[in-house]
Amino acid sequence: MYTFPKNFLWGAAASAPQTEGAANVDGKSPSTWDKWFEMEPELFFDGVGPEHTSNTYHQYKEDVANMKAMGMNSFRTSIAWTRLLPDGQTLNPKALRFYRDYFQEMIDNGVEPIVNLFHFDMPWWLMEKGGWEARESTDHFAFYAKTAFECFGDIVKKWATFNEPLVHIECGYMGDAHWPKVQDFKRAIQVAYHTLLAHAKAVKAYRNNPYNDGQISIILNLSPVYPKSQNKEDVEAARWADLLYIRSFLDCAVKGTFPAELVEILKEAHLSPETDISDHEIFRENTVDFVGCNYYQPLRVQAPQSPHRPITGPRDLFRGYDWPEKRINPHRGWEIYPQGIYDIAMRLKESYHNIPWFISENGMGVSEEERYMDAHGIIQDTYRIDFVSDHLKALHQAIEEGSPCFGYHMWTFTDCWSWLNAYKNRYGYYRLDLTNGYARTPKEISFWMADVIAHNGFD
Ligand code: BGP
Repeated sequence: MYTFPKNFLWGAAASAPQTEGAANVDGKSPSTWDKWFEMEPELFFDGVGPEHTSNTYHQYKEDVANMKAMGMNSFRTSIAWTRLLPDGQTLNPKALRFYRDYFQEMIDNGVEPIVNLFHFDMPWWLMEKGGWEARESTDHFAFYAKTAFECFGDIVKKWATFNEPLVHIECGYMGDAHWPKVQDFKRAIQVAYHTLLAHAKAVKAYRNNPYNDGQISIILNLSPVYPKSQNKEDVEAARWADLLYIRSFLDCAVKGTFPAELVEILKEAHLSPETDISDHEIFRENTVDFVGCNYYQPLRVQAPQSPHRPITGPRDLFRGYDWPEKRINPHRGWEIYPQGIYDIAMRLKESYHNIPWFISENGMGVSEEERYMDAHGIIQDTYRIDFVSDHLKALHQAIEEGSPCFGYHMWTFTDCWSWLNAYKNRYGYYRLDLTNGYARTPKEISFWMADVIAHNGFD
């Protein structure tokens, strides 16, 4: 029997831009996703954009009732900055009403809301000023955070500042899966720095707000890094990947510092971000109370083709490695490696002074899931049950060995919109029917998980 700690948080995760819909109504201003879809709809799978997504703005009561039916005791979503403060300054009363009702509905049904502030959804008005490249964005974010704490801090006691900051940095400034799809490592470093500064300023705003009796966190995608071999060069490559993708964020959020070697190598290459002398103190004094860890897959790396100093980008430090023995989810192309959850759990225990943490996302995206629908209209997602139970077993082992993990949230509750992939890959406990009034139908995993929750574990 795999029994989990008392009061373990069982739930699911989602985000405002991927679920709410109602993107252009009730005073909300456009985000980069709304604008990007307007400009290049053909880039989005099946031409489905963010205007309606899963219609949660209108159907949240149904979702909360379904959460309650499963016995879930927690759920993470985010606030849309563009809904709460459409111009960055003026509070939108309809947004205030909506989020208060939504969070209260959860609470009334025994579901604790965990509320995140930024899930890749930069307001368009701020993107026009340079987005996270502009230092002023950090103060705009701190103001938004302060507003959110004052509006909802009496009922919301667990907060997160950012979801997976690495993703908007990497996909927007070293790739083309997020706006503004530029490829410039120096700009990416500046965006990363401002994002983390905005995070620290938001933590500071939390400490200073009248409802500061809860806890605040950051949600990071912590993909443990494994070298191709134990050769010195491969191990060194893994160390750099870890410094860049994990320690830069974790050290900053949990310890209030940046790894010295990373600072040094960026300096050597004239890639250091612009900073202010007072920033150090802001980072040092505003660390988090807990960490959310999103874990989908590990990162495997090997020595770079031609190591180069000074560096021009990550490719001079490491390159990806395709492990021939890997198990894979062919729909999303991601490796399935449950052991990774154990490794990251032990790392948080050993290297981050036992900070409380939880799995804030883990899950399996599958395309054309209707193939697995039985005669009663239930998706028989045994592949997802296997995925989740394998990860829970690895997590359980880490908890037994003392890792202070207090919850497990699957991505996601009701199938939601996945950015450029729109509704291609489905992740939910509940299926969403886009052709039938956004009808929600439980999948087999929702019954399996309801049983796990009822027993606080499984055999
Ligand atoms: C995480 C994000 C989520 C979600 C999930 C699944 O990185 O926090 O927003 O989308 O991944 O990934 P995808 O939607 O790309 O399949």
